[in-house]
Amino acid sequence: MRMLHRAGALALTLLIALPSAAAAAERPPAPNDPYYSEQWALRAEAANGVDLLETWRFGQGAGIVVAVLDTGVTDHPEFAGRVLAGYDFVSDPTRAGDGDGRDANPRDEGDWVTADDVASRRYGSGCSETRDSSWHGTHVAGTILAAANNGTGIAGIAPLAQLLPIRVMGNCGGSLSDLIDAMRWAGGLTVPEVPENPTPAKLLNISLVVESACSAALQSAVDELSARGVVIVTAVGNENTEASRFAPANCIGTLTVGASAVSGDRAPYSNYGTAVDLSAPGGTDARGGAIVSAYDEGRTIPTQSSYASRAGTSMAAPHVSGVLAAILAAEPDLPRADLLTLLFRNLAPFPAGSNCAQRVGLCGGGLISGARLYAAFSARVAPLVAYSAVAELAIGASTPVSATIDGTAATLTLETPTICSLAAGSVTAIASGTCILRSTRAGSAATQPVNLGITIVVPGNTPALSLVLPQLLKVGMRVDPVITTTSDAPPTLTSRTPRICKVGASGRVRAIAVGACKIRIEVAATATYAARKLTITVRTSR
Ligand SMILES: [Ca+2]
Ligand SMILES: [Ca+2]
Ligand SMILES: [Ca+2]
Repeated sequence: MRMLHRAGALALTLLIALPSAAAAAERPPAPNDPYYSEQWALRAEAANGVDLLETWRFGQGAGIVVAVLDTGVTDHPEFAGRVLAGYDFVSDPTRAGDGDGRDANPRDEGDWVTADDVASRRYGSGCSETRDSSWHGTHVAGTILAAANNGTGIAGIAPLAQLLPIRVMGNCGGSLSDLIDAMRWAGGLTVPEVPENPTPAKLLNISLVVESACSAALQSAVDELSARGVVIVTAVGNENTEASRFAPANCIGTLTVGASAVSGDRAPYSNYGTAVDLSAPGGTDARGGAIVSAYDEGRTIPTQSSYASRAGTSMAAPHVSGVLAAILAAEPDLPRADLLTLLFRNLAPFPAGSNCAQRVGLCGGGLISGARLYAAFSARVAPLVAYSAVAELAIGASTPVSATIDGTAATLTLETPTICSLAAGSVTAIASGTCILRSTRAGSAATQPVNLGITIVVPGNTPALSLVLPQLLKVGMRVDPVITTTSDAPPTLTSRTPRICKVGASGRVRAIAVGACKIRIEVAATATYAARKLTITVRTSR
């Protein structure tokens, strides 16, 4: 809504209520993935359901990088085309299973443990039980961003997000120092002897814990990443004890997720206490009560992609990561603090009567709910934006320009330095075209973002232009017209009456029949001058 005024008109002050950034997206239909029917944790009607379809009103995570720090990932069709170049931080070649220490290939090599491994203690004395490979990283990543509506398997929560796979666990776990380096690298901080991460993530999912205080080095990594706007989503662990005993959940600034059972109660294994920020579905091993996600059929090394149900706080954390990826896709510049405020203000209450509802501080502040988050996000206030500018400005002229957002002066930046300049609140036209000034402000938990573009048309100077021919042309006669113009564009002549007179290649005018000869002269627009044309009429005679 901008009124056009001629150059020199009064400056306009316009008040604009900007349209909502997320103008009430539709609730999409249910996806066609066959296991969606088993993904109870994503349903609106579940006691603790994320509500996938309301979450998708934010979008599906396009453009958002989610780092999954885990056992690595297998080659799974649910991730096809969206796997970025991650890294393998497992420094212990014995645990790594790929024959070396750190490397650029974060493939999950399998983390199975044989009776021989246990007997030989090759993975350490803490590795006391045989097991098949867990495909843990693949399962976690599937919940966050498995492809949706591809007629296959499950639907991920942010199915267009990009996966940055980072391997930190091999056979029987990993080391804290590897995890710290991996976290730093994932968020774009430098790590010695590791190439720079070309695609840093704003979201880190860490579905693992170590029983330890939050070390100074780990807290420092969390602090540095937080300062960069990175959100670290971490599981609180499955030991049915105080979550504060486990890192990185006990670090200040991680977003810590406990597991909720189908009933909305705390899952019996989930760690608990004031170190838990919120809960999300982690399920239980009871029939139908676990979380189905991507997997591999291999009992040792990866063989064939598949799906499996697992329960744990490892499964709860990726539900939160997926929802945050969807929100960030809708508004990538939403500051970290505002994203977290939005989240904490809009958790769903635990179901009445559940053990989480009965004991405040047991399971965090509530349950993640895409529906509540979207309702709050779309109800944010549009800031009142006002600006004062002319609509049109002649070359060489200057005019004051200003903008306010909610009554506070806004900073304007110049987008078109070849057309105009901006200094001390005054814009000066340099060349014809459209001068664009911009003011942006990130959204917050309470307000929508602002993206104000002020356009000022610079029409270019009107060039002097004249064409002189004799009043009377004799048929057969050729004359040189006298042309004057101040335009820096070459003038062109054309005959509007080609049966009466013509313009030759040399620019001479020749009368060929008796009548009224109309000759047009025109100059095109240049950086300095506007286009202009005029037509003169001369009579021809024998
Ligand atoms: Ca390796
Ligand atoms: Ca590797
Ligand atoms: Ca799928």
